Amino acid sequence: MKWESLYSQAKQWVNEAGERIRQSFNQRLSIQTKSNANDLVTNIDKETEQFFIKKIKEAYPHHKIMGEEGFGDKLDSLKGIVWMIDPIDGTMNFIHQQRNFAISIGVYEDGVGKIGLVYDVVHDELYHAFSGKGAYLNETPIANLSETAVNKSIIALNATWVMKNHRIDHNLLIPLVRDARGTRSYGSAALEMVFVATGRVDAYISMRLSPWDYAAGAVIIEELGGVVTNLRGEKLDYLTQDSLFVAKPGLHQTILQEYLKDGKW
Ligand code: 2AM
Ligand code: CA
Ligand code: CA
Ligand code: CA
Repeated sequence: MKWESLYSQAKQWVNEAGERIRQSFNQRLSIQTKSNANDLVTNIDKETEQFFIKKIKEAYPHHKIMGEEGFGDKLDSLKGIVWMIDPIDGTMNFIHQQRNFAISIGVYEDGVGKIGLVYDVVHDELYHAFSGKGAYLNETPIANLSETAVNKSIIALNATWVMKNHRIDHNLLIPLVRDARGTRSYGSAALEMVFVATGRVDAYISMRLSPWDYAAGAVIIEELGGVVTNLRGEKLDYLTQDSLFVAKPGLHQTILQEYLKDGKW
């Protein structure tokens, strides 16, 4: 496996797909709903996923592909090389704002993250990492993450998770929201993860995401010394949905022990 050429090829495809998405801004979108009225998908999400699948199948016919919009393979194992693709992460932002969304692609070998690409299409900012070779924002290396105290940290999370809801006891996150310096909510898991990677926020919490949401971000954060787990502090399996808790080193342990350990996540 020539990882270096796969890495540069994948970056090239992401740039091409981003250019197509930027060109789509002056076309009319076709919008459909998925699991509920606020769970949206557009023709551009679908076309972008199909674009990547065609490229990957041509160049690497033996690789497997997991894609949010369902054009990839149905996987029950992560053996071999698996591409985890979210063609547009932050579709609601894409539709309403034409910004704050990203293309997210993780490439894993036997379940281990090798390459992570998160492309902020509108800002033309590609966050990328090749495991063991550093993480970059475009051509600039990203510095390793350092420790931060809870009262000096900004935590990214969705306001829904602090409201009464059927999935969790919402009261459990209130002390953390109270003690943190601030909270932010951007609406794209992939971007929120690379914001942890670049120190714009210090941690990110989500109650339920899928492997394509965090596969790329996890490679980038771990490359910089950050910690990626579910809310119980366990490793993710990259095959099923899970909660997500990513944070700087030290801060991850502190929040887990002092705020999250009693939750039934
Ligand atoms: P998406 O835009 O690719 O669907 C929004 O807070 C974040 O949660 C986005 O990264 C969004 O990804 C993700 N997400 C995962 N499952 C979702 C769902 N059922 N409805 C809306 N957003 C979802
Ligand atoms: Ca979606
Ligand atoms: Ca997503
Ligand atoms: Ca998506």
